Amino acid sequence: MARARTPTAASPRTQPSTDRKPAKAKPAGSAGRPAGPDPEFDAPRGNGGEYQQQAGGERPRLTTNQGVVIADNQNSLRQGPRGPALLEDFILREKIMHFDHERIPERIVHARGSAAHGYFELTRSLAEYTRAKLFTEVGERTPVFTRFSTVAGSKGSIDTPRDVRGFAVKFYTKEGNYDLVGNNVPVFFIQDAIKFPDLVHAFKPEPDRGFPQATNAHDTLWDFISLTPESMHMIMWAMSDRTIPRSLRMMEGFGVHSFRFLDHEGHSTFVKFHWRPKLGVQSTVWDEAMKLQAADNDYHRRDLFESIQAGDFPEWEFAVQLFTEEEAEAFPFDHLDPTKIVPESLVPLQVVGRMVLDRWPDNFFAETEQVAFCPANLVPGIDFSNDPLLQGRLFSYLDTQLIRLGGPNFHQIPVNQPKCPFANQQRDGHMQTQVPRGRVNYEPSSLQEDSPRADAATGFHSHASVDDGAKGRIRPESFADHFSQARMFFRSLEAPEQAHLASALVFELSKVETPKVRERLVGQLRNVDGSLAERVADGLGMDMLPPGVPAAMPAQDMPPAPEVRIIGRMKDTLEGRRIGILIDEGSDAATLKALRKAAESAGATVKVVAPKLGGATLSDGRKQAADGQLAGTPSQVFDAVAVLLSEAAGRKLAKESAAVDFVANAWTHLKAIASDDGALPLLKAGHVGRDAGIVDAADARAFIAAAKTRQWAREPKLRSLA
Ligand code: HDE
Repeated sequence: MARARTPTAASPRTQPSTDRKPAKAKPAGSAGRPAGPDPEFDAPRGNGGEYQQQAGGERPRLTTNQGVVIADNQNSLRQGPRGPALLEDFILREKIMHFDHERIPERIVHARGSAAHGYFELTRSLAEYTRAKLFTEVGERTPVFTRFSTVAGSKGSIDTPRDVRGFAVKFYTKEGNYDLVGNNVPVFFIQDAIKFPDLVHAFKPEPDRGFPQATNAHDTLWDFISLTPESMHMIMWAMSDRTIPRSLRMMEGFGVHSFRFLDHEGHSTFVKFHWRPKLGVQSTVWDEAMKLQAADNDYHRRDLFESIQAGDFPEWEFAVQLFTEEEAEAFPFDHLDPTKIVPESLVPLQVVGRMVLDRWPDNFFAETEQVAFCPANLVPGIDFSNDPLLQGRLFSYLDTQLIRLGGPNFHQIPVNQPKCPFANQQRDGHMQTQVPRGRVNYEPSSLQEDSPRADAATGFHSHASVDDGAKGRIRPESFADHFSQARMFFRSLEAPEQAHLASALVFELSKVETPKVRERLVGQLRNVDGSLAERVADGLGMDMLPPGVPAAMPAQDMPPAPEVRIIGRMKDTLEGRRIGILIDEGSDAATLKALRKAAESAGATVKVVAPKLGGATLSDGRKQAADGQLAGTPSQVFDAVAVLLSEAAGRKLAKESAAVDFVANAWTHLKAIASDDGALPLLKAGHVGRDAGIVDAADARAFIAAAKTRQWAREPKLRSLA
């Protein structure tokens, strides 16, 4: 039987400790230390930054949380080499205790997120409408922290489900933190916050079985939706390609609710907020989104990270829609109803600023996980509207953060702290990290001249709105039209987008086991658009169209709203996009060089893929390393692909399923493919057809042109969409 070694001179236990003195460390209580606080000694030294600087670049010593230097981080304290561990081992106990508590409750919704630091820059003053400095000081750069998220899945779930994306921005303004906590679609499922827990219970995994995860495609969600006609407009957006974005950098953001701007006199103007991506709006196709789940669970997070690290900083235009109370009265819908958009034909967008994300967080937990957004975080010059969903949100965020972040002092966590001065008489509580000085912790007071006071001139004022009416649990009549804008959305789409939406509904409902739920939902769709209901019924194989569900108010025809389309809004550029070039032994070196040069000068990132990570020897005898191995780098992670193969390699790869999938998926995901003669057997094996997106690899210019767009004309050849 193997016996444990007793410690020897070489064992970790007796290895010389690394207890070199930090270069600048001062012994506590040293003779020369002045009375009172010593900034260097008293400054908190965290797990890294400050301490490492203190150590003058030398390795810091490993210590316990009490600062005691640890001599051995490999072995716990034992009674003899094979004896029991000892309870007195405070180093072991502290380390395990801390580890046991590493996880905090995840967000009940929007648990999976990715975030970045950056800035907001105002390009046009809104001083006419608001006193908020953020929106009046042109050229001023306000730091921001922006977190994107999926809604339904848990923290460790996938990046590419069909789901709405959160788009939350924290502006660290000179007048306090302002949070614009939006989504990538401009409407919501419900009109009243009291329905939110039901909605979330319905889309989360079913309570008895604990699945399905990160998807809406199951009975409980569609049961709830089919009984909630106000959700139909949101369902149109949710089933459109908007909810399968290509990249977080290529999606729009919306504040959803109407807010108020208030000028210096307190005059109010309603405002809706929009983010528009510099790279244009682009989505994946559904089959691609599903295959991305297998290819890379972190597809969006990695994309955001890599673009920032490469200096291709994601950027959005910031735009507002402004309208008065009187203009709002004339809208054919109630703008306080969060299931409605204000069409741009009624109120055009005005671009007034831009946001650039240029720094990845230093630490995922400290920043992305601990950031706390709250729609109630406003600055003077901005105010809420009476949207009942917004009003409910104002309670929820602070409340949920109390439990998620463990107490009332989460505003002291660095990512949540304002970057302007802040001072008040709130004291104590869990995890208090500040050390207030003096006797005065109340107001009014006269004992301490410098204690903080309210200031009417620069302080926050609410809009003096006059609202009357009988108290009651009332849904206004102006909220009764659930279908006109749903119809407007569907009818504004291009034909391929309509087909995708119908197919998405068929996909989702085909996962619903209960026939009456499927039927009731199709019955609701009849209120939106008869042809859509028929396509979905047909796609589900229903023998007859289910009866319509009576509508409180039948849909009115509205003018089309072209702004809801995605087709045509993808930018004619390769910037921010990725090209994959598949090579193998003997691939033509000159063509590879020419394609890479053309793609890179057009702004794309180029990755070489090969059957082996070591790469392949090219036609000129040079070895070309691969960025990705074929089986682990499928074509769905690229926007367009090129296949450069010798005749021998083409014949070999035509029998290699990963290579066949590489070209077959690029074809069915409507991507451009450049190929040379050697690649033809592989293209044949992948059933790649001929169209404008299939180009000769020797013609780099044609490839770049084709790669800038999706080959929509190809789709009818590939899929019988509902
Ligand atoms: Fe949220 N929402 N929400 N929501 N929401 C949360 O707050 C809530 C709604 C949105 O990256 C939670 O800190 C209610 C609309 C985003 O950290 C919670 C209602 C919009 C994020 C909460 C809504 C949003 C959240 C969960 C209906 C778009 C993630 C964790 C009344 C305008 C922010 C947390 C981040 C997060 C409540 C509806 C956007 C539970 C009660 C509408 C982007 O407080």
